[in-house]
Amino acid sequence: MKFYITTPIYYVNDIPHIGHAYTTIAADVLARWKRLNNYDVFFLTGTDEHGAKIAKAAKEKGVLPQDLCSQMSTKFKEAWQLLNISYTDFIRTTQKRHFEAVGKMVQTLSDKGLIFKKKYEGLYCVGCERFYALKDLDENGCCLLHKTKPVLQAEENYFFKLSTFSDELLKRITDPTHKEHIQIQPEERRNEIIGKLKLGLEDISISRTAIEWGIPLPYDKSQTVYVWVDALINYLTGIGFPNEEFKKYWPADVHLMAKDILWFHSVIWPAILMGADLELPKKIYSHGFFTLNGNKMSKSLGNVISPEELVNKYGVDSTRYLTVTLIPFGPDGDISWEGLTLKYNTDLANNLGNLVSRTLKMAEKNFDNIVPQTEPNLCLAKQINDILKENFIYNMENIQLHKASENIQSAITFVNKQIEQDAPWELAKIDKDKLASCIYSYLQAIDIIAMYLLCFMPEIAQKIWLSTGASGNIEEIAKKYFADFNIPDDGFSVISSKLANPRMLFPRIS
Ligand code: ME8
Repeated sequence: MKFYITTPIYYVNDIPHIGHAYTTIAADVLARWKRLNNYDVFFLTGTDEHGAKIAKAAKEKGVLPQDLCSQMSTKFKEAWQLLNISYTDFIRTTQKRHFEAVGKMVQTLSDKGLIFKKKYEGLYCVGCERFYALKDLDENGCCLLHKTKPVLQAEENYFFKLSTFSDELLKRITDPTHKEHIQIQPEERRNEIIGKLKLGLEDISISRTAIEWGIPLPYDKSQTVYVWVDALINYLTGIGFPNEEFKKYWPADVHLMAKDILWFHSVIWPAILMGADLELPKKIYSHGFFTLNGNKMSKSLGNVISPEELVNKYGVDSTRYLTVTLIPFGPDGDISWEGLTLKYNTDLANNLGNLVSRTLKMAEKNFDNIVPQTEPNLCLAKQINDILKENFIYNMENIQLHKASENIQSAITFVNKQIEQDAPWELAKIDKDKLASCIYSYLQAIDIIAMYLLCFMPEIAQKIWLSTGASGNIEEIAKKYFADFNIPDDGFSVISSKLANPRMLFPRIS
């Protein structure tokens, strides 16, 4: 089975920051989860490189737009490499393959009579790359997001007959039995979209004469394709459109993004696809928009956090874990350095790190640093299995990453409590056989926890797996485990094999 997941393609007028990292890590966690479930995964990310916003940024920096795009898309690629993002492809909208895909799509819509020419005058916000009606602006006539006044643009443009799709789109969004049902999550966001759709849709301009930095319209080279139409089509280009091969992965299983761009993805994009007789994405998931210490992240406030800063403080895997689990996935939330550090110390240093290090230390001290000889005791591993499997799967499938991580933390706490109850330090004095059986059982439970950690913390999970004397490649074993949740009779850590205490997996941070 295939699974196609996408992130937004990010504008190259800005450097990668924790907001971009948030969506991209989340998509990576889901992609890794599906791979562990034996899906053939295509995970697409990339950069959005055309439009007025990019042309303006290049002009301000005194560089050519193409040079700015190359420089900045490299920065995004570097950030994703740093964060161990396992994307299948990175698309840039200035690539030749994308020009072909956009040309083909726009031509198809035109051939179907869905594009017409009209004079238009409207208020355009370059930050949002869209027109606004006066009623959508604040009392000073400024864009709510950018707090700047949109500029009046008057042009003769090509328009897409968006209005003809209102009713059909509404049906597909609201009727879960529709064979082309499009699921928008979370619920409140879906309701907002439905509310707006019920008011009807207006046709939208899909070309610009004044903006040269874009893809020329195939049938009128004096105009370029509107940057949002250009950008949305990336989801097809990335998997090979217009060649037939794109059908291997289309329709997308999940388009992931924040609420700022949900309208484009849940209304304009499906309408374009319907216009071209293509299937609709199955799920559109909008996570929350977060603030930093209560403030919007912005260059002028100087509060933008880069992935690099996070990695320097917490390390790669902890950054991945903390970023996507600190606030509930879905609603808006607030992030702070204090919050991140507190969660790091609580979940990782005190709970997970402590479990691994105390277990390995006991084995080192009492059993010469090997998996002790004993009757296989899988009681604890089975309990962990029961705690985790259904809840974790449910939460991952529903993109509730913070809850899935809470499930893992509950399992870790459960084992830590069992250790307190067993008091192995007492057993060491009176009953070595019982101690061997206990330590063996902790090791098997840790192995299971490591497999659940894999999609959040791939390297740490691997390190833990290697340290507990578990045999085989963790990913291969996890793929088998997630197929039937069966624990082999002799567990994962093999009796007599060497243990390797990784020591400070998570040094405490103040
Ligand atoms: O909108 N909280 O690109 P963009 C959560 N090029 N997520 C955040 C965030 C925050 N504070 N800040 C950014 C564009 N994001 C278009 C997309 S897609 C066909 C074209 C994330 O660079 C979040 O995913 O402005 C948001 O939707 C996206 O970055 C916006 O990225």
